[in-house]
This record gives sequence, C-alpha cells and structure tokens, in this order.
Amino acid sequence: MDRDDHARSPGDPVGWPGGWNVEHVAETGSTNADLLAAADRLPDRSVLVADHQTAGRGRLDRTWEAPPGANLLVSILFRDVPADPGELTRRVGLAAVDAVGRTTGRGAGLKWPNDVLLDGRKLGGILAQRAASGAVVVGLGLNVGWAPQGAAALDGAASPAEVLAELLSAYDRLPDGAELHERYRRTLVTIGQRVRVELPGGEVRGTALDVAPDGALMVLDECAVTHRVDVGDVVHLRTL
Ligand code: BT5
Repeated sequence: MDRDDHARSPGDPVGWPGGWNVEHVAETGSTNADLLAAADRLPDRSVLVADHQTAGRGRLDRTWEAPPGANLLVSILFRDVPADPGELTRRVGLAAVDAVGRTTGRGAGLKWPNDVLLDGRKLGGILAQRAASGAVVVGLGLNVGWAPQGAAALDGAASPAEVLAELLSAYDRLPDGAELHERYRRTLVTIGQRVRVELPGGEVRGTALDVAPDGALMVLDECAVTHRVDVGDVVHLRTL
C-alpha cells in the first residue's frame, strides 16, 4: 500500500482538512486491521479510508457490511492517547453527528456506547481497538448511500468523502473536559430511555439515567438499584 500524506484520490471531490494524514484505497480487508498492523510506523492522526472492505469488522467479531463505493469506511490512528482512551471514541462519534448535520441538515444522535442513530435506526457504528504499543485505532462505518434492512442511510444526500472531510474538521472543533462531556450527554439519545443492556455475563433492564465522565452508562433497574455499565450492548426498549 503506497502512502502519500494528505493524499487525495482523483475521484475525491473535496480536499482534506489540515492536520490529518489521509490515505484513500479502493479496497482492503479492514481499515482498522490495516492501521493496527502499521500503528508503529504511521504518524499520529493517520486516516485510512476505503471504498470497499472485504472483511469489515464490527465489535465482538461481528461483521460490518457495505457494498463497494456506497458508504464511508474509515479508521483513524491515534498515537497520542489521552488518559481515558474512550474519549477518542466519543469524540469520533460526536464529530460524525456534527458532520451528518453539516452535510445533510439531518439531526443524528449517538446510542451508547458507539452507534450513530438517525430516526432511531443505526446509521453508523464505531469500533475502537488498541495496538500492542498502546496506540488506538477508531474505525467508523457510516451508511451514506446504502443500509441493510432496518438500518438508516443518508440516501445520497452527501458523498462519503464530503462526510469524512466534515468529520475531520468537526473533530478539531470539539471542546475539551467538562464541555466535551456535556456535548456527549446531550447527543446520547440513550439517556432517559428504557433499555436492556446485554452484558458479558447477563443483562440489566431499566432506565438509562446518565453517562459518567469516563463513558460508563448508569442504569436504574426495576428494583431501584443503579448499575454502572462499562461494556455492553444496549437495546432501546419501546415504552408502551
Ligand atoms: C459496530 O459494531 O457497529 C462497529 C462497526 C465499525 C465498522 C468500521 S468500518 C471501518 C472500520 N474497519 C472495520 O473493519 N470496522 C470499522 P457492532 O456494534 O458490533 O455492530 C455490528 C452489527 O451491525 C452487525 O452484526 C450487523 O447486525 C449490523 N450491521 C452490519 N453492517 C451494518 C451497516 N452497514 N449498517 C447498520 N448495521 C450494520
């Protein structure tokens, strides 16, 4: 794979914002896997975007689907990792929501921990992985032109490259500290919802009360016990 910092493929309709080392490839297995494999030699804020993935990954070994050229498939390598690495994932999610708003005028939100939602359906997913060196790769799949049954897409309102350019700019406009946390809380549509949280060893049902500054979800169960959830899958339950 050839690298060319700040490269643009001939087909890209937009330039990339400064401060990011963007590489575009037509096809690869998984952009996350590529950046993890090269984490020690690529600079901080390397971005790999692919038109197609033949082995796109979700969390927990699930797969991520997208037909060639239809959607945004991108990973970002962070070598400069904050004390709470989850902050990088939350930032990418917030930047994705901002980018959707700026390119399409549509109001997306986040579902805990890492999904991008549009009208209650999954528009995108984020997979964060840690390299042996401690670097973190955050990958985002966002349905721009295609979505599987039951999921949402932007339906061609913007191109994947336009959304990515906005996302990278949006990332650098995000606030820090308490203000960042407030933005995340406001964008997290899970808060206030009835949820079922699928945990590695069971499940919790209740109401999502809040999210802690470190990203943990606070859930009040039916016995009035508050649970702190660090890892899990959330299903938003319909209130009758
Ligand atoms: C995620 O996993 O949502 C994280 C997806 C991350 C994908 C990006 S693409 C660029 C980078 N390179 C990679 O190899 N991965 C990252 P999870 O929460 O586990 O959701 C996966 C589940 O979502 C699957 O089991 C399907 O049910 C569903 N799914 C698959 N493709 C989808 C799509 N395009 N839109 C909505 N849902 C999808």
